Amino acid sequence: MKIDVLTIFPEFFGQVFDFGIIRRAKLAGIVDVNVHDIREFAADKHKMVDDRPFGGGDGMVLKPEPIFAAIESLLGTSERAAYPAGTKVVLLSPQGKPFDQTGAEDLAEQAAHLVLICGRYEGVDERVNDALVTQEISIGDYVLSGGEAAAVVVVDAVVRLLPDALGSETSAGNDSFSNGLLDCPHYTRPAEFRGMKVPDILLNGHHAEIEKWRREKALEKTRLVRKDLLEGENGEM
Ligand code: 9D3
Repeated sequence: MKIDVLTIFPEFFGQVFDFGIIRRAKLAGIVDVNVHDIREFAADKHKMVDDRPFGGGDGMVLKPEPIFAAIESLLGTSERAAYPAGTKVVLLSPQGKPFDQTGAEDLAEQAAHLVLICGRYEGVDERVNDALVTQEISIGDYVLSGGEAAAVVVVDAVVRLLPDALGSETSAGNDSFSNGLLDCPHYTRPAEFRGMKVPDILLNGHHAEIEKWRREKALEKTRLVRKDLLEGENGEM
């Protein structure tokens, strides 16, 4: 998969893609991630990327021209219908569809080339959405300063789902959410730490008893903090 991130704050991304699974996936040639400064595609001498909103109001709006130029440079066209097969152009914005594991799976399966456009200020000129964007994504109901942190979240969630991105020791199928439940608690040595004991069943239990305990704990935790996940499961099944 090729991933390109369009932002007015390229420095924001620093070394964020240089650790763990994303780093390993890059080294293995599973993914190629590049960050681009939208300002480099501004044609005017002041390299303007934003302007005041038509109709008035606070804040600034990202101008269309540099974003169209960036997309043309990356995809060879700014005609959405002419994008190469497997191209997804995502606008990160508070107005987007809430991102979830299914959304990550869809991108991992369908996107050969993923372009992420990070919004800022009060927003992005709507013609970017109308002409270039194939889907608009929000990462949740809270206010961020821009789409950059959201882009990091999307890259992380998608890259770890790419074939062979995870080591052989683990698999995405074992993740929390893959079974619709939160994960069970985990413990390692020492068996007693500052008076806090590891549940006896994990030390002495048999495999089947341990699995049963883990399922019960996962269910208990999910019921406590994410009742919606259980209702969703029951409603659909
Ligand atoms: C407080 C300003 N809001 C009302 C006028 C609009 C607004 C514009 C731009 C709010 C936040 C942002 C910047 N956020 C994003 O670009 C963003 C985001 C988010 O804020 N929450 C969750 N997901 C995302 S994805 C991109």
